[in-house]
Parts: sequence; C-alpha cells; structure tokens
Amino acid sequence: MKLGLIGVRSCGKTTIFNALTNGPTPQNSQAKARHVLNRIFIPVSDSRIDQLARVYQPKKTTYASIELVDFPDFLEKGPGMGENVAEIVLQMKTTDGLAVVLRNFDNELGEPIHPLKDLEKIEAELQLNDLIMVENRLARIEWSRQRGKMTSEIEREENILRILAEHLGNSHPIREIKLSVEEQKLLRGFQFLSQKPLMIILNSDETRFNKSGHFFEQLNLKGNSVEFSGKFEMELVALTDIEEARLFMADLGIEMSARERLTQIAYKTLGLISFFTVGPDEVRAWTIHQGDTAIEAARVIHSDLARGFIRAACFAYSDLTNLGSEKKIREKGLLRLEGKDYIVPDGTVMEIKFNV
Ligand SMILES: Nc1nc2c(ncn2[C@@H]2O[C@H](COP(=O)(O)OP(=O)(O)OP(=O)(O)O)[C@@H](O)[C@H]2O)c(=O)[nH]1
Ligand SMILES: [Mg+2]
Repeated sequence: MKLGLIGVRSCGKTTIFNALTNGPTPQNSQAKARHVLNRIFIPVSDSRIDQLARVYQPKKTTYASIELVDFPDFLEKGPGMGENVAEIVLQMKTTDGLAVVLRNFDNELGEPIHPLKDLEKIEAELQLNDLIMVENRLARIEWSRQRGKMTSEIEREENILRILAEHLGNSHPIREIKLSVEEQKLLRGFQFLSQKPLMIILNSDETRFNKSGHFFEQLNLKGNSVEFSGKFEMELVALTDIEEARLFMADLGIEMSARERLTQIAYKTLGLISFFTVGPDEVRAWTIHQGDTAIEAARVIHSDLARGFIRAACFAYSDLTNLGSEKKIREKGLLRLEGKDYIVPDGTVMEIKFNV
C-alpha cells in the first residue's frame, strides 16, 4: 500500500515525513533540488504479530508496512518545476491513497492560518487534474466518432466520462460518485486523483495541538482526520531516551506514536485489514482490502501463489489466543480449507496451498 503526503507549500509535509521516520533525512535538500521524492516503508504495529511470534518463535518477524511518499507542493508551478509537475502527478497516480497535510501553525511569513481553505485548494487541484484528463479523453472519443471508429465499449466509456465531467465541473471529487463494478473497470486506467481515498493530517504547533475541538469535528466530516504536531514529533523521534519521549508526549496529550496514528487512520480510510502467515522461519503480517478474496491475498504474497492457487488453510487468530495452540485448533475442527473466492476476514492466519 502506498500513501502520498500532499499539501500546499510549507504546510509541514517533510517535517511530518521525518517524524514518521527516524528524524531528518540527510539527503532532503539535495533530493529536493533533484526532485527525488522521499520514500519510506512504515511498519504497522500490531500486538497480534507480537503474540504470534511468542507462539511460533520464528527466525524472523515481519510487520505489515505502508509505503509513504513525501510529495513536493504540486501546485507550485514556479521556475524549475515545469515538466516536474507532470512527473509528480504521474507519481501521485500510483498511490493507493492521499493524506493532505494542513498547516495549523504560524509560519515565518506570518500568513493567516486557514486549514479548510487549504484543503479546498488541494481538492480543487486534484479535481482540475482529473477534469483535464476526462476532457482530453472525450475529445479523442469525439475524433474516433468522426472517423467512424466507435464501439459499444467506447460509447459506455463516453457516457460515464460525461457524468464525471459534470460532477467535477461542479467541484465534487470522483470518489463521491457511486460506480458499478463495470464502470470502475472502465475507469481504472485513468488513476484519477480525486477518486483516491483521502485522509487529513492537521499539523498543529504545540500551543494549538489538541485544542481544535469543534473545528476538528468539522474537518472529520471532510475526511478521516488525525492531528499531528509535526515539528514537536520530529524532535521526539530524535530522542534516544524512550521514557523521556513518552513524558513529552503525555505532556502534550499525545497517546500514540505518530506512526501508530498514521497507520491506524490509513487502515481505516483505505479499508485495509491484515492477515498472517506463520511458521518456524517467519511470522508475518500482510495487508489487503476488506472484502478481498483468498486468491487476492495469495497474490499479495507472491504472484505464483495466486497462479497455482489450490486452497487456503485458515484459522482465526482469536481461536489461537483462546485455545492456545494450533493442535487444539485442529482438534476442534477450526482449521478450514477455503477456495479462491473465500472472503478473508481480518486476523486470519493463512497458509496457501499451491502448485506451479
Ligand atoms: N511551529 C511549527 N512549525 C512547523 C511545523 N511543521 C513544520 N513547521 C515548519 O514549517 C516549515 C516548512 O516545513 P516543511 O516540512 O519543509 O514543509 P513542506 O510541506 O515539506 O514544504 P514544501 O515541500 O516546500 O512544500 C519549516 O520551517 C518547519 O520547521 C509544526 O508542527 N509547528
Ligand atoms: Mg517538503
């Protein structure tokens, strides 16, 4: 899963990225000059994995992870950005979801703080990008029509694109439109930005943190929201004394680490769940979407497992904690063999039987 950090200029994207890694990434300024994007895989902490590791004592324990990409301000079309804007947009298209960072701190220029306006600006830009794509495609379809090259499939595409164009023209994101499975398929290739799940990170300074009350509720209506104190939390991760860091966090009323808060909200917004594979070599968590089937889960592990899929041997993590061992799970008949269309529930321990 890939998550993009976006936002207006200097809202604190890189600061938050650093708070989610282990402090400032040294290549930042150089990378910025070369327009190389900062990326990192963030482990998804999960006490179930810790418990599974205690049971199986594997050589290696691997948490699920979310890839985070720190995007520069893509509204910035100033000198040096030029074709880079197109490149940035292309990269943004490859993400599974977007997290908009909103400035809630005084900046050096003393500009007013207006997170909602910044959010609207970003949303408008995402929609504009999509609208341009839709209109270009519609123009090409029209050209096909004039040359007598229409097919029923292109006509269906045209119909749905017209709906999108109207919707976008009225300043609504594509994610608000209910699409049939067939329509989703027709549109998948466009990778529309305003179709991507969107979450919000309110980036507050220490004096504003945890004091947004009603406003934060308002923000939550626009999308799943979480509050960070980017600069403060970036300094926290640099502390080697964990107890000291905990005290600082408690002082500000932060209950979970930045990583935990981010991965939780990403899971919620993207509709993600975890399943587990276990054994003496490795205990590992994997990320899939709610509603994904056993074969889709197999594909996340390796395409060969999906290609040669025979059955998935499954049991529930909760059965293991209740009964204490896999042996007891077998005795109780709670180890099931499921086919490729089986919808995998969160917390399933799974072994894919396959043949290639
Ligand atoms: N007081 C305060 N300042 C912050 C906070 N987060 C970021 N800043 C400051 O805001 C400035 C911009 O931060 P960056 O993290 O570089 O912002 P950015 O969004 O990555 O900027 P661009 O990539 O240039 O668009 C820096 O001077 C930060 O120190 C915060 O939580 N509180
Ligand atoms: Mg930055």
